[in-house]
Amino acid sequence: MENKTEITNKVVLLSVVTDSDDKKAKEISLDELERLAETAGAEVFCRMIQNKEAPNPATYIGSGKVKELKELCSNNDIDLVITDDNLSPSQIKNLEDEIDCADVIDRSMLILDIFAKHAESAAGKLQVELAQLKYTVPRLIGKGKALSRLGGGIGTRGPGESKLETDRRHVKRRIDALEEKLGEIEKNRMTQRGSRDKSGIFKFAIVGYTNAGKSTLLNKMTSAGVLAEDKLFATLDTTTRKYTMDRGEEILLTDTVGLIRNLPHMLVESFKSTLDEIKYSDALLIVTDVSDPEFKSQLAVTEDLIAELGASELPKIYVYNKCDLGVVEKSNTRDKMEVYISALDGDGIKELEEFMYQVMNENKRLYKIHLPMDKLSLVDYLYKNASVKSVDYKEDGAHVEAILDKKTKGIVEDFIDG
Ligand SMILES: Nc1nc2c(ncn2[C@@H]2O[C@H](COP(=O)(O)OP(=O)(O)OP(=O)(O)O)[C@@H](O)[C@H]2O)c(=O)[nH]1
Ligand SMILES: [Mg+2]
Repeated sequence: MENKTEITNKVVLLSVVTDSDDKKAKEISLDELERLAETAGAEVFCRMIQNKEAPNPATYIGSGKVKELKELCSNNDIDLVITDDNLSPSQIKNLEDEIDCADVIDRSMLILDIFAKHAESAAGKLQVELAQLKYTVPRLIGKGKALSRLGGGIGTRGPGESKLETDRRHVKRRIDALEEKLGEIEKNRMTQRGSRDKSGIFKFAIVGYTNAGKSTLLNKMTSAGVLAEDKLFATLDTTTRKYTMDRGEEILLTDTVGLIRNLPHMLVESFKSTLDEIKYSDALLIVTDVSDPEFKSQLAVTEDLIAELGASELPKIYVYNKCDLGVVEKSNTRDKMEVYISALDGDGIKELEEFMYQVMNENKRLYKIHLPMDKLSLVDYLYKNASVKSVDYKEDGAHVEAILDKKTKGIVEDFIDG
């Protein structure tokens, strides 16, 4: 069920910048935190930044700064403080105890809150709940507050009405149950993937930073009707659509959940079954919003996460999006497939398709196929659908060497010798 009462929190964003931190990166991260907070429905009152050798292990910021923050909160009716760094449960508890008049959540709790708000599918909701049980709940337990009693403010929204109890044993049981359910979903997905592979249709996954325009691209190409919004994490579920390309070739396109910097490993783990869609595709369309001044660092974060998901070996097409928003300096690297598009008005999509054909063709390779006597009709099929190099008829059937694309390979899969 949806959370109907929109609660607007008045929030302060809090960040510690250490000597070894890249100052610019911290600032970008804080800008992004502000967008995340707004997406979650908060009104950002101000930012508080402390330059410090290292974050305080007990309270994140130093004691002088804590006093300042406490005053700021009580004088301005601030009810929530959001830290840019991810904190430990005890740091959150201590800081909250000190401030006394406002709740404290960290970046990941905020992201999970948005996920909880946007999750639509059963699997999406289960994944969010699992991540919240593992991440958010331990950070609330110390406060002696039950999530359900916090009244649904930011950081405490759970998927649906399933109450997240703070009883540790209950939490443990619920985690086990969710992992089991997600395991079943995962099995089903594997079966689906298996039959998809047999169908041999080439599958492109659309991946990229949140808000890059992934859903818009899927919609433009396939009229999928996926929600595309100027919000972070508008998409939490994967959507796969069949698409017939200009030259008549059928492919599958999958829209995926957006990526963002500083995602804790645990969160990536909880979303594994969704994110695995990336790994199990045949090639990636990496979408980047080039109108964003930070697009380079967003692309770097995206590529790191792709590597973490074990998908960096897949063929990649770099899709630089939102070119309608201004002049972008086009720089094409020779060893990369790069294309400049506008998913909104469709510019550049033809060029993108050319690259997609290229990737599909490069995926063809020579196979040795042994067709037994009762399958000799497939020789004819291969002559029609593949480039046959040699056929050798023997007592045990036909031995064929042919260059196959993915689809044709799917058809003769059971007879491939190498
Ligand atoms: N001007 C312009 N805006 C675009 C373009 N592509 C997408 N947008 C806008 O950018 C915003 C985000 O687009 P989405 O398609 O929702 O982005 P996404 O990558 O799916 O985002 P998440 O699902 O949140 O990860 C929307 O407001 C789109 O209308 C484009 O080519 N040009
Ligand atoms: Mg989307």
